[in-house]
Amino acid sequence: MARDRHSTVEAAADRTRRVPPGQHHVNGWPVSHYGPVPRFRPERWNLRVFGATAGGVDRSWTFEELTTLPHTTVIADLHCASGPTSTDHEWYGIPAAALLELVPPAPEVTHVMTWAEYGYTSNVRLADFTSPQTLLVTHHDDEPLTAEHGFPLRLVVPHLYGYKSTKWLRAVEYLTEDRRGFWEDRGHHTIGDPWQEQRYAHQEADGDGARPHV
Ligand SMILES: Nc1nc2c(c(=O)[nH]1)N[C@H]1C(S)=C(S)[C@@H](COP(=O)(O)O)O[C@H]1N2
Ligand SMILES: [Mo]
Repeated sequence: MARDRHSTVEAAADRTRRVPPGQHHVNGWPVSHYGPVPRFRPERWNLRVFGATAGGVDRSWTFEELTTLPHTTVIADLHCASGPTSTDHEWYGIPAAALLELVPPAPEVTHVMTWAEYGYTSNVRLADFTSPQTLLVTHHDDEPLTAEHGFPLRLVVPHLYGYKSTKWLRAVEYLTEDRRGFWEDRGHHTIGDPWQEQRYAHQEADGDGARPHV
């Protein structure tokens, strides 16, 4: 009994360490997005890389072709900027860095815009995109993604707020300067590091998103 109680306390303490400032832990995996859930049509679907590629050459893959690329597993938490943090997701997919090797960016590339069905976009710095934790995810806890969580393919950038983890991913655009995506253009932080609580665009003026002095 005492031992069980101890491990419960330990688990709670561990969660507190893992939940970024201003976030709260939630059980399960809430669904969060703007707009309707798209239907997957394999015959029309592709993933495209375009923008400032080295040599100006675009590339695209069918879903079938993507299955031949290297895959890996990452266990990580998901921090929605509206507050909920869900924990211990087992993501399986293609390292974003592997995509970058297949389509090298021009030397001036600094950022990446990810594009979803229906035009949702989100920008990340190139280094955040190539981080070993950043995946183009096809499976969660050994099951294909469900439609509402991004089937057939979503980005997961576990070290940034959830709005960077574009569901229903269709394209990656290489940028030579930062450009704001959907939420970034609606008042959210262009970097979005939850450990620095970079939630809002107005924090950016204080130098790399430090908390404003109130
Ligand atoms: N295409 C698309 N992707 C999206 C969003 C969206 O509105 N459209 N919302 C983002 C936000 S704000 C969060 S917190 C996560 C939530 O992912 P989940 O629904 O799998 O928990 O998806 C992100 N990806
Ligand atoms: Mo979110």
